[in-house]
Amino acid sequence: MSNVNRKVFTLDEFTIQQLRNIPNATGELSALLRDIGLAAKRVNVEVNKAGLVDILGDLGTTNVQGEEVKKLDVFANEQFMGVLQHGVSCAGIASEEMDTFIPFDDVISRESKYVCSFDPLDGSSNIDVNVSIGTIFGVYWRKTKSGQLAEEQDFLQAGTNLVAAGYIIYGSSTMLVYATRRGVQGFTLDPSIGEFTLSHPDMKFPETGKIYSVNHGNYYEYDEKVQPYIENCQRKNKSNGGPYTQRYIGSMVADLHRNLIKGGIFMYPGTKEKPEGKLRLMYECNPFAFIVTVAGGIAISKKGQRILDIEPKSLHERTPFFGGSKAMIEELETYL
Ligand code: AHM
Ligand code: MG
Repeated sequence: MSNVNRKVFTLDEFTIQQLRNIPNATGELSALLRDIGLAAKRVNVEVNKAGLVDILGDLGTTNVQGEEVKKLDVFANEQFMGVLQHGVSCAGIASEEMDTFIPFDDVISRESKYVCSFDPLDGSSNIDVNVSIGTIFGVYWRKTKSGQLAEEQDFLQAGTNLVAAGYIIYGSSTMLVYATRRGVQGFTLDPSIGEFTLSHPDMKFPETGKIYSVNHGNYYEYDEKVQPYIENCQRKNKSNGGPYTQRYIGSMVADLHRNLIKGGIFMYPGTKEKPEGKLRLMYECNPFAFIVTVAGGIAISKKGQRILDIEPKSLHERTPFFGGSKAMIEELETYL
């Protein structure tokens, strides 16, 4: 049979098709996901060029063509903010790149029912060594009434209120993965048609796995309860099938994406100096906790508290993060 007749869904087709299954759906979330897909394609083009042009230079410097050079994370932030501001579904955004949230002050945005949190380019220290990086996003229903300007309370919501969350991985291929309560869907960018195409429908975290991902260099700095668990990962252990394999890219999106496909646990524990660790609740941990949970895995903080239950107090707060296959997190919980 020729490929011509094979139905391959693009991101746009898929989100529109999903609307048919939801009575009273307005299509705003679909539109928002399509906007994010568009920005992701633009960022992808620049990420791919990063080795060629002097885009890694400092802000405000000029390249050989005399053009102003923007760092890729600044560029990515502008792209995501731009599409959402000009779209019809988002009342404002909070970004890891910006000190505070931005409400969109125009008639259509004020009427929109969603707000978004973003880490526009996570793992950006990996750009200059050609290692995968990513974008992470979360979508909340605003708390304030539509018609008003978005306020901080719209963003400071527990992850359990997320409507959708996702990531884009700029890797050996570029993928957009998003979760709603209905499931986790993965799309791979087909460069021949410039479209994200459904390649990983209904992704599930394997129940257990053999990969543990953590920055071992910090071992002696980690919380004392985490250290014995890491040692356990390195032991031959009949009950858990260990020793596990250690894999750590240092790019949360890439590490969690691999573990979502292969099964495993990803950890960024607190250290003696930084008990809350490095990762940000709003921009990194909540969206991933949502994705992991919808996929059947678990994401917890230091004392076993579910990440999604944390009530955020400030936009940029941090939390220790442990997420992955259910059986592996449950094993970790016996140590915490
Ligand atoms: P960033 O937001 O400054 O890019 O940092 C976040 C990244 C994560 O992607 C990754 O998991 C972590 O930093 C790695 O940190 P470390 O080098 O301390 O292991
Ligand atoms: Mg980040």
